[in-house]
Amino acid sequence: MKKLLLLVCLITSIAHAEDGYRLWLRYDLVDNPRLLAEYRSSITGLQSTASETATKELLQGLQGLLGKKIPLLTTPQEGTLVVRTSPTTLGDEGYIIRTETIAGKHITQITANTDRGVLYGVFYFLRLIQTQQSIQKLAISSSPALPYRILDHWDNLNRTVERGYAGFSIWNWHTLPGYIDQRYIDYARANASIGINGTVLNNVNASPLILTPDYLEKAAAVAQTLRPYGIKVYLSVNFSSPIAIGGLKTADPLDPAVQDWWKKKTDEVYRYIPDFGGFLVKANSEGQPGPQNYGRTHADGANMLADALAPHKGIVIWRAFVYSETHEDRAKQAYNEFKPLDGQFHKNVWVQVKNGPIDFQPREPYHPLFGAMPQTPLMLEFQLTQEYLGFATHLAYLAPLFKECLDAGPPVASTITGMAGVANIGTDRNWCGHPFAQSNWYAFGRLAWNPKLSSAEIADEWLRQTFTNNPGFIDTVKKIMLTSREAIVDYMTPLGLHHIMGYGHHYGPAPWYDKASRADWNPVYFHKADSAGIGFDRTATGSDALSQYPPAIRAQWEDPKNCPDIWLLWFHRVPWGWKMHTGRTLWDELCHRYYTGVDSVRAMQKAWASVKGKVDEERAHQVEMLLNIQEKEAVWWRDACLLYFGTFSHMPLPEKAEQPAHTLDYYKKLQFPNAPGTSR
Ligand code: GCW
Repeated sequence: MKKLLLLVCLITSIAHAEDGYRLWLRYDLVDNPRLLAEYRSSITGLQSTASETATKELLQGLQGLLGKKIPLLTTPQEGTLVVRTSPTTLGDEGYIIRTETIAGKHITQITANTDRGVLYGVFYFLRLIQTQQSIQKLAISSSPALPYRILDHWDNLNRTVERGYAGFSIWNWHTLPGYIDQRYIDYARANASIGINGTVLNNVNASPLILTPDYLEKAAAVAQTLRPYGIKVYLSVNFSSPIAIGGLKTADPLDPAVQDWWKKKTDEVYRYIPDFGGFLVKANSEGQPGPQNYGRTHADGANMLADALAPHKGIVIWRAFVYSETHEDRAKQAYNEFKPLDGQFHKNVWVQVKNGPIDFQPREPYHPLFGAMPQTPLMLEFQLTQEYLGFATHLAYLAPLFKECLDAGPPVASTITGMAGVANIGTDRNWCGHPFAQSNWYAFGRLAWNPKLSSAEIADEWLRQTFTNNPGFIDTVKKIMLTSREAIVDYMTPLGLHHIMGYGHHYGPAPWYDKASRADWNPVYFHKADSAGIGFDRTATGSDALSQYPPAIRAQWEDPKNCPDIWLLWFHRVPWGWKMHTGRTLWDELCHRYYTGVDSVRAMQKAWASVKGKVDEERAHQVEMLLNIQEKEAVWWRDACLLYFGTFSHMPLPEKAEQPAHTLDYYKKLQFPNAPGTSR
């Protein structure tokens, strides 16, 4: 009997283990007795004419948080929560949450024009309780700043994920359409809770098979699952599809047979998915086919697809991440190709631009296309998966990176109508690999809804929902999150350095690498270190990439004496003895930054250890182990980079500092044939 009891206890504790699956939607009983009493008296029943999805989510959430069943009512009484669609001025997605007195009864109303709006309001309301705020006098109205808030999955049809570090693709194409994994529904709930309203199911390096009837039927089943949560499905398409699966000899966008093929194919897609969002296209980039194969422009290619989609109100999202093997600075190429096309795209074409002009580095200046294409709607693309930020092993809270871009220049946030996030989601039990990587999915959604939110606010609400409302925990761990991205910049690529990671897999440091077939895939192309100095001259005396920015920005960055230290080596080539704003020489500053980066990780480890006991054991231990790996890898980055750059500066490492454990040769010889994330 005793044994049986023990077993039952064990099984229940396993079932309740904090394995991260529930994300920020944990809905556990409110652990503050005063607030719990307030919530219980403010919500005595529910009157809902909202969608089944919204009502179910609300009932489930409230039952968990308040620890009691919420009765469904037909007429409001004291303390009733009233949820319904009703006309507002807040568009398709906005909502209002208000405390009201009707016929002497205090009620709370959640209203919106549409079911989608109501669902967003419901999640907001639940969040107020999850984060333990008062709900007694509410007067909230909210609507999204950006109409397009989309996740881009780089998921292949064989379930590998390009640059994915959290297991395999969540889309099980083999068992679709017959089998709907509970994970698809929980994915939809999580996205809806943060306002994400679109998802691109497959990799931009797209297999043409996605447009065959078999796969369209599978995609339709996913679309049907996501639809009640207000999420539209989009697909990445391969520009050569008419050849690959259509039997045509060409994919020339000006060829009438090609145009006709796309028109018919698009009509077919809409027969499967009536509210299909549109096509995402990577063309003439990194070996993908595109209109330039036929001497046509990006506009010719995008417009052809746009015309096929227009009758169905779908859009084309055409990526500006293009660069080819020329002598032109890679940072300049997207602007050079796309800026002249402004005004030539049809109305339903969006151009999708990465946050920076190279490729999702730990720090890049904002992309100069933002603000430079006033006649074209732009989508800003961030990478949530940490291709260049330590994979899913390093704790990197990326809201500060997102904010840095959104607030930069024109500001960037004012030049866009959508945001795309390259998803960091996989089959790992906790979805994203690192328990903290979920915060980047969360922050992306929250910022796409409201780019004005601060990184600290988002970290605060995410922590409360995902871990605990314990104030000691929140204070300490929020600091860890807010310093984490800068720590990575410091131990990987300080002072404007970029693209000095391992070749191909992008794991670890390899600033010495110079064997790639193309110059602009080699780290040495980007840092240009020699005994005279280091850095990429992007001023008028060099590649002049700076000329792509507006005059006011150029003025701040073009003189190395005024250029902020964080951009120095991005825009300038300077000698090792260059005097920095801190008073140190460039070499000393470089050392200082690399050492600071490692120190920051050690401070993160200490801080995390100090909250032990305030957080569940499972995740406490997971994060501890991951921080240990991160510390080792930070040391590896620091030592490998400084030993290598030291061969040019001929200057010593700081005397009293920790010295590298290995020789440069040792670091150069490290090989990682099975590093994760490479899918080809
Ligand atoms: O960051 C680079 C990645 C490629 C990716 C490409 C892109 C999908 O290394 O793996 O391909 O960008 O954004 O298209």
